[in-house]
Amino acid sequence: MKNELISEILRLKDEKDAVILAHSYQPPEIQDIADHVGDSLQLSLTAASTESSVIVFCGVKFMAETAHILSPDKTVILPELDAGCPLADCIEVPALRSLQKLHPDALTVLYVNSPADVKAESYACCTSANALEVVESAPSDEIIFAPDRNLGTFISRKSDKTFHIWNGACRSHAVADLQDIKARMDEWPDAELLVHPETPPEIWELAHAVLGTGGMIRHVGESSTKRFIIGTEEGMVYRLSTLYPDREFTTGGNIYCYNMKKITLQKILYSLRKLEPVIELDPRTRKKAYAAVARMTEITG
Ligand code: CIZ
Repeated sequence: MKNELISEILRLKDEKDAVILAHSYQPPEIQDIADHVGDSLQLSLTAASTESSVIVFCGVKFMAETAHILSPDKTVILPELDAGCPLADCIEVPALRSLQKLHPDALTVLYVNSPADVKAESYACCTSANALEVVESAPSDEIIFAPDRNLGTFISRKSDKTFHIWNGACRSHAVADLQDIKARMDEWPDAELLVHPETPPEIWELAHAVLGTGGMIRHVGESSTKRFIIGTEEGMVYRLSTLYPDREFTTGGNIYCYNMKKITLQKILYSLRKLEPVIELDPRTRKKAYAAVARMTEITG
């Protein structure tokens, strides 16, 4: 049954000139059928460079929006419209504008995990991998960083600039279970602990490295260690296991994103049949949001 479902998805993908992109937090069966697996920015850049006219984005809504911002001429489909991101949803335009009024000299650096209309109000976007570079290159010594307070705090500790940090957090990473991480470290004392900067500071203190998902992939490739405890969404353990079958990985902190798991093979099949639900933005918002995303890609290459 599952094999038939996959064959039909792959057949329709060719028929509809589609490409399937999956975030590294997606379940294994979705990562397995994807043409590309990666982080939100990598996937959006892939979406922009692909020849395919239809992008099936297996991730959460802000990611599909970013793909649409970069590729307005392509049809971007999110197989489950309800796959949102509570971190992205914790910031809205009026509240950001109020903060900007309080700090008129500050430039707003916005984590890509944010809604398109808020991106449109910011100086530049950033990812966890390039946040420091974007902050340092912004032509102001004062930064409004939003919406993730843990990432903002992590970057502010590496920068001499003055930070005004939005008090938002990823519901999955912010409640990472410290006791679970300690238990894994006891079980695998030889392992390296890699954690995401969306986790709280007390978790970074235990870690060998604090990295975004792309950084984790690079770090493992460069390390001679055989075992790793992964302090980010559990889908990343599968991603790393497929990339490095000679290493061992385990989850740390019980970090699980239920929104990521709303995408299923059945929903992808439906989306390919109907070519919906399509992600579209009002063209003015898209253009302004594009400027913030483009500034990040100019800065970080
Ligand atoms: O931007 C992304 O893809 C997320 C959510 C995490 C990361 O560190 O790559």
